[in-house]
Amino acid sequence: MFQAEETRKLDRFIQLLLANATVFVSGEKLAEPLNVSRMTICNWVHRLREQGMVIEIKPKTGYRLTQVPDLLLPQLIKRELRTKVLGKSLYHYFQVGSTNDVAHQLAQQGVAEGALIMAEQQTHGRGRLGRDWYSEKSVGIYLSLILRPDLKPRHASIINLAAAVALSQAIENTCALTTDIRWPNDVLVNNKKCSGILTEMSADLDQIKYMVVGIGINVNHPSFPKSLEGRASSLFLEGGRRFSRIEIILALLRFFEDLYFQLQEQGSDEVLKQWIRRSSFARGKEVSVDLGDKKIHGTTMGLGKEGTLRVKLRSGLIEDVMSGDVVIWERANDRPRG
Ligand code: BT5
Repeated sequence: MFQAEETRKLDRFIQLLLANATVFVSGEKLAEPLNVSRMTICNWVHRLREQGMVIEIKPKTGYRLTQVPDLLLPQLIKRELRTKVLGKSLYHYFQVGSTNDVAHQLAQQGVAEGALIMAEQQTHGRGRLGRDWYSEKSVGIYLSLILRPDLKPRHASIINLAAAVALSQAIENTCALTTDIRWPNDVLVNNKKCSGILTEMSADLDQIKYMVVGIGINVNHPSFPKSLEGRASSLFLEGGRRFSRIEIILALLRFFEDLYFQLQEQGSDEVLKQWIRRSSFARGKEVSVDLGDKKIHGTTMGLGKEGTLRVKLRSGLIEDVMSGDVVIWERANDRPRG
């Protein structure tokens, strides 16, 4: 695994290889601008080759990158980025525990809003409530965004919904697949979960210090572990072809930025409206909601102002759910479906 401080230099190293993609460059020439030894360059080359980069080695001559790899390299993303804030600084790792953990560290060090942290693989990808996120190497998108919104902490859940709307827009736009959103922010294709969002924040009573929006997308996964079969899927499995992870990220950043600006300038109405339009769970769905300490059953009645899910119970009472796991209620079997 590459350490955080090494990543920046490595990034510049890859940039040099990309800039000289057709010629052999000597170890010495590569080492000099990066202020590292030729031995370090040699080690990096071997480790990058292990990660799937095709770099030719010619003894006494140097190194040549022969194939632009299918990696989420900042250099490849920067070329096409059309946003003002989101993704303006990019951090790419081959392997991390969790991109959200890296984002927290960077945010605490004062890194500016919009920083995007991406990894090819996570060893401890996290879901909500300490659950795991299955993060297979180089076929999925594992990213976290640092935001510093001018919002009260009680409005944070709207950012969560905005991320889900942007994700749904990005997948529909780049993959031509129809999506659904399960409250609050699972993006489903053909009723299977293809993406999840983990939003975390650091806040005072009255003000958000920063937020980390962590997004996992199953893009080109050919299969899933037994424990997830039937519930999880990938865009590849549902769409029947492989998709460009970079294109999806670029679209996601564009859609999310639009909603994010709109939210801060005009309030939450548009996000709520779009979420409702894109989710079959918004209204009239019979659901069971696991609230942790209890379960409720009822019919969905739209969203509350702060993004809560309104559920009409059999007693006629309306409950505003702030957090929980929603499943479709199948009356015939009188049991929930995942
Ligand atoms: C989520 O949690 O859906 C949030 C997932 C967020 C993952 C991203 S990846 C980048 C960033 N860094 C992180 O460490 N996390 C974020 P939750 O609603 O609690 O769903 C978790 C549950 O989904 C698990 O308990 C499994 O049942 C299922 N699951 C796990 N991995 C999955 C996958 N790859 N695809 C679909 N379902 C999965």
